[in-house]
Amino acid sequence: MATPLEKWVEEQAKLTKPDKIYWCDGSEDEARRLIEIGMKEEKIGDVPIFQELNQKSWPNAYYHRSHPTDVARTEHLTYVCHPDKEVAGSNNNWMHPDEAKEKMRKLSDGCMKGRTMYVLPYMMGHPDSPYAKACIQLTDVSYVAVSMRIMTRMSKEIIEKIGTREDFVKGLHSVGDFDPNKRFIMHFPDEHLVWSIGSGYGGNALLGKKCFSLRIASWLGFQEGWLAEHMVILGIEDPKGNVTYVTAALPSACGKTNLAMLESALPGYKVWTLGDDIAWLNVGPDGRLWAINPEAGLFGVAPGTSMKTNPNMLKTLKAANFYPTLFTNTGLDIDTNEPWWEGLDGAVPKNLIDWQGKVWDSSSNSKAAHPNSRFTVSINNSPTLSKEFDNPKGVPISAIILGGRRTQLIPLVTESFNWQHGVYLGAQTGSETTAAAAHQVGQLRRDPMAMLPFCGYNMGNYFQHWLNIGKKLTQPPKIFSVNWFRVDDEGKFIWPGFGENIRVLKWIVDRVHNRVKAEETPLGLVPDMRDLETGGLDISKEKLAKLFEINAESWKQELQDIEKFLNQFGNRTPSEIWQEHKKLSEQFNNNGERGGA
Ligand code: OXD
Ligand code: MN
Repeated sequence: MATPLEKWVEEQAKLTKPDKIYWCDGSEDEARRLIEIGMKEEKIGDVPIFQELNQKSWPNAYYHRSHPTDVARTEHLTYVCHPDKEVAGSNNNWMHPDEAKEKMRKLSDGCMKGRTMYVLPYMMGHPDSPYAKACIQLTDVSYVAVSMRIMTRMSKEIIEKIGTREDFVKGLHSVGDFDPNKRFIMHFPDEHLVWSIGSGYGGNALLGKKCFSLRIASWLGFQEGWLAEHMVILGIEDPKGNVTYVTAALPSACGKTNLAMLESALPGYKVWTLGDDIAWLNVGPDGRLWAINPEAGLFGVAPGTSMKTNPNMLKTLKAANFYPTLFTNTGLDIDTNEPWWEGLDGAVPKNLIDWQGKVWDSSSNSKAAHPNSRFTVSINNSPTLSKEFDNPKGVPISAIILGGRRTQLIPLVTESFNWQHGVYLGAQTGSETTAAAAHQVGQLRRDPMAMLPFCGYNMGNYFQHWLNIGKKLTQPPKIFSVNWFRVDDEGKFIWPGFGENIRVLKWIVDRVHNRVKAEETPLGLVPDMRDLETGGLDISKEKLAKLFEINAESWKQELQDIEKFLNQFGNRTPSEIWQEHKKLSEQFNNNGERGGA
């Protein structure tokens, strides 16, 4: 008798009508076969799905060029389809599940004709972890199948693990005809189902990533008492060899990957990588918060990645491994057959083709690599991989770092007064937008906990959920806000960032272990400058002060904007969040009882 899984695959095949169905086993041989297929058989227009890169300098690396309209997440085409619109909240596009299914059935009818349907069995999280989830994705393009093998733990054992269960996570994906007018990413949270058509781009097509591990998982976490977060996980080793684990939420393309693999500028300190994008956080029996990374790969932004900004990433990309490494929409050096992007070390190659396959004119203003061009690489390649990465229990978290990209207003680092205040700091976070999603770059938008595009339910309830989790923690992590992006009067970044961010991490670790005191400001606790290790940095005292400047007039305006945002969720915004908001507003209106402004 067919299992529920087999039946589901059969039903989807009846609708999408592929020529063939291929059940993947996640093996190395199979990945090679899929790459061969992508090089020889599958194409986007005339362009093969994969092109082999220079195997000497970039071992096991392949190049992929996407459809030119398909280069980033499309938030306006992404829907949460819960029967109750209020559950999705104003932070999500909403469609009734019946209407969404009807629409998707029409678009999907015969969409895999002439193609192969790949059945991908994968696990988000280590298979032995009590927090892991068994999933199946169907897709009709080798690029997605190979990417999923890098990004997740894919193997045929997952099929046995699912056995006769019906509650496995389901993803149905087809690139359709790449028509942006027929592109939708639909989430059905109660069915653990994601249905995506028309795009091959990572966040729209690798359904285990943003779609399941954030949007649907956040909803599961809300119901089951845990958190699915847009966070890196890292271990910070101090000179005595003690490792403190922290998570950090930063919006897309704000340096999470660099932070996760940071090469410390301070002697004796070392960062160990556990994840660069997603953390699932559970309250442990010991009352601490435990984190696992459900993913197994890194899907990072290429431009700006160099030996200076992220040497460990370049080592990761060049490490030979039985997982292939993919480059998507970078430039291509025709003479050497190597990928290239703006910001990579060395001279600009003479003969480049750009991400659209055209000869690149270096005197033009256009970029050779798309600003959101990406690499996809196994986390196992990373020289900084933590030995705890495969620990099914995860790691205990001592600090949560929340940040955004703000050229003004937000101090370099602030510690919250307590959990509730920390949740407020996260809830009001704003960030200037980047190229990771298809919208205007550089606009300020509120992006609470970097989750605005990924919270699969009403954000007001999400804030409440954070507050509730705090009540369950007997040893809660401290919560910090960071901002690496403040600029001076000439518009230049003041803080050097990258490897120098260890200086901020060191202060955070010192605070976690009560090694240093802090100073109170209306926004929270900031370092006594003697405790922030700045030796060897080329920053004047004035500029350093500017990094922590709190301008009451600007804050009065900011508070109005925050209020508008929080009001959007009506009475779902918890009273505790309003309490904190009121306290802060009073500080500025009464000229700062907590001092500092
Ligand atoms: C990502 C993103 O790809 O946040 O991680 O857009
Ligand atoms: Mn991300």
